[in-house]
Amino acid sequence: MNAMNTLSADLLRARIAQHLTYTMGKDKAHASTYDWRMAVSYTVRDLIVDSWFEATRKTYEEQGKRVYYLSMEFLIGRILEDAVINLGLHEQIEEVLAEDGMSLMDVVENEPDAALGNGGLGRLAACFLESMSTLGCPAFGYGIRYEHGLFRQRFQGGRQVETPEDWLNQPHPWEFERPEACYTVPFKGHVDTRDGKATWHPAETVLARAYDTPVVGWQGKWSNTLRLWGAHPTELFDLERFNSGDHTAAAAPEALARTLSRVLYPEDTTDSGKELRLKQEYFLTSAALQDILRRFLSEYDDLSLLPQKVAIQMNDTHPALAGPELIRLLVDVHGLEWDRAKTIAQGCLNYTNHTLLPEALEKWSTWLMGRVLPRHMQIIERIDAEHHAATDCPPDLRIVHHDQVHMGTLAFVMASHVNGVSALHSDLMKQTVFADLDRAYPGRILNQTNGVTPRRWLKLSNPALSQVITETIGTGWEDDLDRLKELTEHDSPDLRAALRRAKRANKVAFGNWVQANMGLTLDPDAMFDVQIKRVHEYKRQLLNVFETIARWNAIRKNPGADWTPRVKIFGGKAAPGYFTAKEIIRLINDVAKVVNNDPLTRHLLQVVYPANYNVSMAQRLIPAADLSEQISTAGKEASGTGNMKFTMNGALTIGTLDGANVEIREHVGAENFFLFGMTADEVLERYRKPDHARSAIMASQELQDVLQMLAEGRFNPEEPTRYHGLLDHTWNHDPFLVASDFSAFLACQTKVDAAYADTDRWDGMVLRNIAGSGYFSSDRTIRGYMEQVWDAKSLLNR
Ligand code: OX2
Repeated sequence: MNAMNTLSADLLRARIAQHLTYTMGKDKAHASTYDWRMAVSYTVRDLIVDSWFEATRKTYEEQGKRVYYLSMEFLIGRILEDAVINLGLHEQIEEVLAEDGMSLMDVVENEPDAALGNGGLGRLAACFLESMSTLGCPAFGYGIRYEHGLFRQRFQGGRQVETPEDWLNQPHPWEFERPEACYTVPFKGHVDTRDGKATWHPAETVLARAYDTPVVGWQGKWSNTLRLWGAHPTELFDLERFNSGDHTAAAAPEALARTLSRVLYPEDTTDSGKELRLKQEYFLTSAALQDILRRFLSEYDDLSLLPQKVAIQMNDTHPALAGPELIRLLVDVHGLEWDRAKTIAQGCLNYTNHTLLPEALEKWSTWLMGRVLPRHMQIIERIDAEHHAATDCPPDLRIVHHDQVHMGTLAFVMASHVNGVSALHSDLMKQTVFADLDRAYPGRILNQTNGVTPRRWLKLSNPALSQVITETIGTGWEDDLDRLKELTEHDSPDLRAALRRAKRANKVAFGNWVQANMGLTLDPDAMFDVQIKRVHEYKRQLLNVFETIARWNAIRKNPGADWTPRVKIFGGKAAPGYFTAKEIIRLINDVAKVVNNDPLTRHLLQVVYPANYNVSMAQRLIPAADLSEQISTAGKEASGTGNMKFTMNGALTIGTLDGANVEIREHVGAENFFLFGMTADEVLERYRKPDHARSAIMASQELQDVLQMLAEGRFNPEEPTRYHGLLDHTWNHDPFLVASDFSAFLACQTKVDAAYADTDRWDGMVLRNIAGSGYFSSDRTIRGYMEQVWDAKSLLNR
């Protein structure tokens, strides 16, 4: 039983009123939604603090192994709603707020999304934190407290325009600033070596200060900490310069320091290659490792015990400096021998790879590394020399070659375990990018298929469906998601109808939101066909928009036929410097403008692209989706996690055999999944054909028609040549095989139409998707990491 359920509305009422008056300094008559949100947030936060202390006390007492998750991104979203759901306080708070004419929904929606991440990698880190708390695994998330998270997206004439995000413009009620948890992070300068001992004389230093946010698990039984580092100057300003009248230069040290935690890099799966980015990565890594060692040494005095008590997860290569940094701290600061230090470091570290796209595998020039981190460059050279000596590897398998430091290789060599994020991706790691390293270090690569937290992605975002589930199989599925399988035993016309009603209610709610925000009226009985994710060529939004145009053509040719009405919904941002992705966004918006204004077809086809897709929009959109588009070129999407959220929420997938789609299809049954397109092997084969694009285009009249319309400027008569670059790209390069998979996609979409028209069949497929989604809970993933990667135990008495 949830302890919080016994909390009376009286107590909550009193505490909220107290915070409104004494923390916010407002009386009820003048309190704004913001004031109420702050008062409710402080009240809920207070309720988490006890379990937080208790978790810390228990970890110390039981000398439990701690997990440290190092990530440059944590895409948290809103915090209040998640805490309220996990504490089971939803109804009580709603009741208390209603007495003053406030709604919990308005209060919740007043909170800005904490958008400290770009996409899947950052959201995965947030789901993992919640699952580690739910499972009672003692853990810290370490990241950067960016003042500006992922940019805001607007559309101007259909084009993406970026503006800065500003979530810290108002007080952030969830964090505790820890001025005492502060570390100096050095940069640049030179290294002196005397009698074999290296001393680094840095030329710059910055302070990393901790800001802690408690992360509460399901039913409030355990809370872990997300510790974000903010950069502060070691020296406030140069008084001498100030007094001599040079006021701007006097403030330089402060400005320089602050830039380190100013902005999140908006790249997704590309290597940015900027000095500031390298500094950010080191800033996070060094602060985290100093903090880990300080905590360890406050409990133990023998550093050899470190691997027994500490597991460090490097989320992608971004924190891969953890290897050399831990060795540096152990050797230079704590006086350990090199060999012992390196063995200890390897015993603690693990590395998750999230992508095989070559442009995303980080590399730094030795020149930059040597200049910014001279001591680390020496350490990396020595790790590399020993790696070379131990494995006799060819030059291109070395950490340092062609004057570049290969961070993937460094992370691999320094880790106990290296994992991929879906079965297919982990296999491809072994066959392709990491094949030689896998041979050199056999057994190091393993798989941990991603998952998502069902608390946020089902219980919180889809109350209508959650209620149907609870009425059918009882409570307790929220932290035991395999129980969703029981739904199949209850399959009946009544259950199918209940699922349908829940979905329809979510579609009506989303339609209302679109009406209010975009002025478009959607038909809730049309199929909601959704593709939401970062815009990237490999994810193939282009394939989807080509299909949309082909569908429009087909309807116009035969408007009286028995069409299944569809609303095509897109959402997602492109990296600001990614020209082609931005062209694709503009094309979708141009197509939407024309299609939505066609009186002949608009009751059968609409295109909707709400701007600024983020976690909160996903929470609103996924429960309303009928069809989930997971159509990446096979072999390119490491896993995907959106695909799992859709399945859990009763959307059917149209997808390729890529990433975790493969496992989703296995779990829901092949007959309940719309599969199309080439396999990863066929993709490789296809790339060998030099004219693959042209020959595929020539084989499809529908595709030729689509491309012809773009050539004529059918969607952009004001500038008919706008998409000629994109067309040239498609005809002559087509790097992600849009043309080659087009016909299969079109044919599969026809099957989707037929299935949707057969309501009972569709509902049965929906049921089997929900019932088969239990495997994709991040609780299962975290258990896998605890057992196979971290060797960590739960400290929760279950
Ligand atoms: C993403 C992958 O593209 C996605 O397939 C995966 O689901 C997600 O990480 C979580 O594992 N590099 N890979 C990713 O983001 C970056 C950056």
